[in-house]
Amino acid sequence: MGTLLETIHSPADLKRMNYAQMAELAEEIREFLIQTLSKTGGHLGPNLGVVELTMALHAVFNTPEDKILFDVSHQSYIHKILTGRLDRFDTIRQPGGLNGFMLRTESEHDAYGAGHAGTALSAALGMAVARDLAGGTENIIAVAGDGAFTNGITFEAMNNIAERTKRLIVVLNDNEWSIDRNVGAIARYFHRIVTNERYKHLHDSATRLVQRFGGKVALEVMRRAEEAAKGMLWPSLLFEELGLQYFGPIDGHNLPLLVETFKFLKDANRPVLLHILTQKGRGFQPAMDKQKKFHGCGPYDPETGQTEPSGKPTYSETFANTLVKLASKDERIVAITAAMPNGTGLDIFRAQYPKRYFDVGIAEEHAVVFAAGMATRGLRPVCAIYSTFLQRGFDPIVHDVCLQKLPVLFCMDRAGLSGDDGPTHHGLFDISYLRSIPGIVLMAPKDEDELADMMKTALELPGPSAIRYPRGAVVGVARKPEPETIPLGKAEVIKDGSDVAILGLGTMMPLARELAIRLESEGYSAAVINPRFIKPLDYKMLKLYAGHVAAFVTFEDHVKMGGFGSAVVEALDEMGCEVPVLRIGWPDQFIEHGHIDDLRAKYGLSVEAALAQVLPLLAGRPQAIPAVF
Ligand SMILES: Cc1ncc(C[n+]2csc(CCOP(=O)(O)OP(=O)(O)O)c2C)c(N)n1
Repeated sequence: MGTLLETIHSPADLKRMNYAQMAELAEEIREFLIQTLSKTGGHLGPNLGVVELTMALHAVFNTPEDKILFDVSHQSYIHKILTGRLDRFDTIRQPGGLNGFMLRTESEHDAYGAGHAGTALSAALGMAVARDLAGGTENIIAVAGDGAFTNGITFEAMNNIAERTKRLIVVLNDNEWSIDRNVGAIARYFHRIVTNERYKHLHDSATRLVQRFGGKVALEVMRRAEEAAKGMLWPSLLFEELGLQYFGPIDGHNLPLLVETFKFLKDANRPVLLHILTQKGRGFQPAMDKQKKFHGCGPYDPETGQTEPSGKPTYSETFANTLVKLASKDERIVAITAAMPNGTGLDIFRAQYPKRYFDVGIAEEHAVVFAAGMATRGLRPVCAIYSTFLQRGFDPIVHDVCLQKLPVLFCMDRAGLSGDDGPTHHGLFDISYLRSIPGIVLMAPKDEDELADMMKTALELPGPSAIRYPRGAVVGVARKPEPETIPLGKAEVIKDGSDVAILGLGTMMPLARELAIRLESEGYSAAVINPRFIKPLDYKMLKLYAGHVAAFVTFEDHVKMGGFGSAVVEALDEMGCEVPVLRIGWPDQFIEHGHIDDLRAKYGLSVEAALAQVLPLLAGRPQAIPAVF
């Protein structure tokens, strides 16, 4: 750790520094981030891009009284370092350590928690209005990336800001990247602002004045330049028309300039938007060369940026390769991502079928309605959206897709516990929010071969469907040369048994198998069932087993409430079967970040926990009566 960095215990320590010291501190922070994250992994690129911005914010504003909100908040590491969390920073994203995003429970300096994009402006406006109602004077600053400006909520907020408050600072942190290259008309618009020569000339002069004089004089000059420019400079008009006074673009790595700019923006009596230009990964060549990889990464070599090869293929890759295969036989298949071509694997599809690939930006709600529109015209849209982000699409799934019985397939990557990212990213609610919608078919594969079969099955259905599959490596089973259709609503009996029926949904199948082995070693006969379908559920199979088992056990990587086990309970109840169901899943609370195995053990998603509950139900039961099929 660098010598200046060691002296930082709170923002007050930063405020004491002169510009030369701050410049040195910025370098120390970069080195510290590169070294620390090389061990823990994390959002290296975005944070290296906002070192000067975050320092300038803390040099000018006073948190916790003033409120700084970061959109997504994956770029809040420097904020954490400057607000008293330096000594624990090496625990970031580690079990029991600092969270990788802002958490209101982690520090009084974390004004607002986030992990999903597009919320900073709305939340900041809410705070500004609360301040205005209370007659307060604190400053509210929302920092949002250019990616966040592809999001509807950001624009919904901008539509409201000017008529609701006179004091709000929005910082548009423009690095031209979302996780992949930023897309769409807004990204092009930002690019035109940045590259407009006349505009640049005017701003360069204004900027020099700000740097020389600072404060109110500069504000006035800058304002006049803006006013004079308005007639001929179309680029800033969008924000101006929305009632936000536009400043910029300025160099987001020029610390004195940022500090002086914030000093005068503080006194603005209109909501303002400051457009800054930054470079993702700045100061670490591998991150500047590979923007996507270092947006969020695992451990790496701090010299070369090299990472360990990941070994087994992932579910995302299986999904994408299968889609390429299916698309080669069906021209109607198109693929949609909401700014996650890399994470979902769809960059593989993009390479094969660029015209049938659509990145809509960070706009899940739009992605779903867009897919619905395509489906009305005979296409077979596949929306690849992480389980947690599809929460944004709930209403259009109900209102646009399912109500109209449109054949859209939702492929929900990262379903289940996400691990290091924590509660904002765990995909633990999708069964509950989808299962209740009439007409949807909902599936979960036990391995990658079954994922391919489910995709084929789904794309042959006349209506909506969804498949949930986990983050990370596949099981590694033998693959059939071609995917096959699975009979709708039919579970797979992996192994028959007569005392207990264990239903292991998707990735939980290994636990189901292990529980069966343990029960058998105690002298009981256990059936192992791969449900495959959460909806429609295999009622016939349930009824059959309800006739002779003493209990069902359900395993799911999902909250118990409204989940797969609940579906089984409801089905048995409807059929008048009074067999107890032991549901193993996540409890009714938000789960912290951590290693998946540790968290499963802690919250009882384990064979031991299941055994402890099921054995008492079996006690006294005559041993091993073979089931009749
Ligand atoms: C609703 C939602 N969809 C997708 C994501 C995944 N995601 C995390 S950061 C990010 C890109 C953000 O880009 P930008 O706002 O420009 O910030 P930068 O990382 O470039 O600083 C995306 C798509 C998310 N966090 N939330």
